[in-house]
Amino acid sequence: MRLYLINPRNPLVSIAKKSRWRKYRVWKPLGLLMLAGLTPREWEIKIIDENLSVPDYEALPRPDLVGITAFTSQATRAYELAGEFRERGVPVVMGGIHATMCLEEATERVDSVVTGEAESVWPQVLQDARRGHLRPVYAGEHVSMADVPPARNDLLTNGYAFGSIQTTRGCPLDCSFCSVSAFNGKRYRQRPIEKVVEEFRTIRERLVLIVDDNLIGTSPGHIARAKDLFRAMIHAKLRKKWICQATINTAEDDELLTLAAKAGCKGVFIGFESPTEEGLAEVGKKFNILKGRDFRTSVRRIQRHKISVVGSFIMGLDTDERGIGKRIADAAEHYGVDLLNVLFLTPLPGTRLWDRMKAQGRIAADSFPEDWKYFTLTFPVARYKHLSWTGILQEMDACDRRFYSRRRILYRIWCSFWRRRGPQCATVGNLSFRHNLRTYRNLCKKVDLSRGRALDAYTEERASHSEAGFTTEELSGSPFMSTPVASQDVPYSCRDSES
Ligand code: B12
Ligand code: SF4
Repeated sequence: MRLYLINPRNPLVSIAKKSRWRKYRVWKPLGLLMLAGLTPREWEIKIIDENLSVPDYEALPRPDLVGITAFTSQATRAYELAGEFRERGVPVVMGGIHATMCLEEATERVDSVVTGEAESVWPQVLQDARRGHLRPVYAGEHVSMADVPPARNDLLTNGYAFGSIQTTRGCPLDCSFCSVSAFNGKRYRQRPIEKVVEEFRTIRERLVLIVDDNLIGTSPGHIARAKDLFRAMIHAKLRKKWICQATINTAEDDELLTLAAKAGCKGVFIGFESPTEEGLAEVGKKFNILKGRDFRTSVRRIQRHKISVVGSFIMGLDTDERGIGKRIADAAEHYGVDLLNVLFLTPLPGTRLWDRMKAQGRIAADSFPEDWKYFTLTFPVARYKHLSWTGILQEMDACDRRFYSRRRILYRIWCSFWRRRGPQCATVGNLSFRHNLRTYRNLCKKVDLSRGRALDAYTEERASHSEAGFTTEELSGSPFMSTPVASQDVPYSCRDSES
């Protein structure tokens, strides 16, 4: 029996990848590697990552089953692929976050959908596929982390700068824009340390991304476990350099930072989300709201351990007004982060933000599934309260030009050299982030702005009538409320996206 597991490309992201920074932007589809780990050996497995290259599927041997994963931004392509395989009579199973959050949409386009975590149901899916009786839906449950199989790292060995591994699932913080708590649950589940160390040994790459949404967790118990994990990694002499995601409380424990650095931690990605207290309250990021937090001191504490800090912010919150681009760049500079990642506020299905924006009629790119490809967080797909479509693009531009100006990049590289925090990483990171931001900005210019421009005119007109911003009633007369059907009506039609 032959199984293809496919990670679909996003055509818009693929354009951006034709550059020398590409290998730092292509990350392994760990979900598929884990699925492969759950698959009995009698199945011949091929993992296809379309982010590396799109094969000529017709020329490949016909599979007996195709499994497709997808974040929301990959859904458009996922359905296209599913259609092609189904036309050839090959059954298609889809899993991952998008199919889980948009179950009805997915079930109409594939033979079978696995919702949630696959560990509890995948063996059954394979058995049913063998018998030719796939059920339309298999509901996966939150599993014990002891039951997570080792990822089949032997199946994807070339083309990536980073290996990946997962040590925890779930997040109790449940921020309004994020789908992690909805998908993996609010309970923080930790994988047995010996299993993590064992899997680390199977990763060939020297650089590793620990994909956990929060590697250290939020309670003293979580942090104690993180310390034990780092001790075990040091003891096992893994000699990997790794990066991770965590909350700002990482900075509060010096022993934790010492151990992390010794275990190979080189960088931590922290969501600051907003430079204002009102913005933080809006997204509900409880940890950042704690009174008396001094982000600048926290960042310095982490960097003292030669760990770089990537700061992430969201633009387009209801509290964001003109000037937010400069404000974010200045805040990031004040905190002293090594790299800045700014994304447009994007309502992702399954989040509280989605429910709110949908109810208020504020999802602008809403011709689904075609428009899912714009849900990369690098396109403004919603209607923002105080910022018009072109206005928010200008703010992103201002932010990028300020933080990633040549002078500031040179200064940060010099600092990392002076503080012995990896000037090579600072150089590659700054140039890569700058390149990404500029590529996406240019991509936005290639997109047909006509609807956006018309929307601007509409918002301006509305703004002159109402100080309160959008309400459903106000928008109900908008020419953008109805779902467009003709292709020229699609909110942003990307002209050169496939070239
Ligand atoms: C690592 C990561 C990345 C990597 C990508 C790695 C990769 N190729 O998979 C990078 C950095 C490139 C990335 C990019 C983006 N990401 Co990201 N990412 C993650 C992160 C932190 C971990 C993913 C992971 O490896 N999880 C571990 C595996 C084991 O879990 P899993 O993939 O869910 O798989 C399990 C199940 O879903 C299921 N399953 C999955 N696929 C399939 C397929 C089949 C057939 C079956 C049966 C089952 C199944 O089985 C697996 C085992 O239980 C998640 C958060 C999270 N907790 O998942 C966010 C997350 C997936 N990303 C998110 C987002 C928004 C993005 C971006 C759009 C924006 C951004 N800049 O961050 C871009 C997308 C770029 C694009 N190509 O379009 C959102 C997605 C929400 C959504 N509805 O789409 C998440 C959930 C984070 C969040 N805060 O909400 N991301
Ligand atoms: S943004 Fe981070 S802290 Fe907030 S719910 Fe998502 S994973 Fe948790």
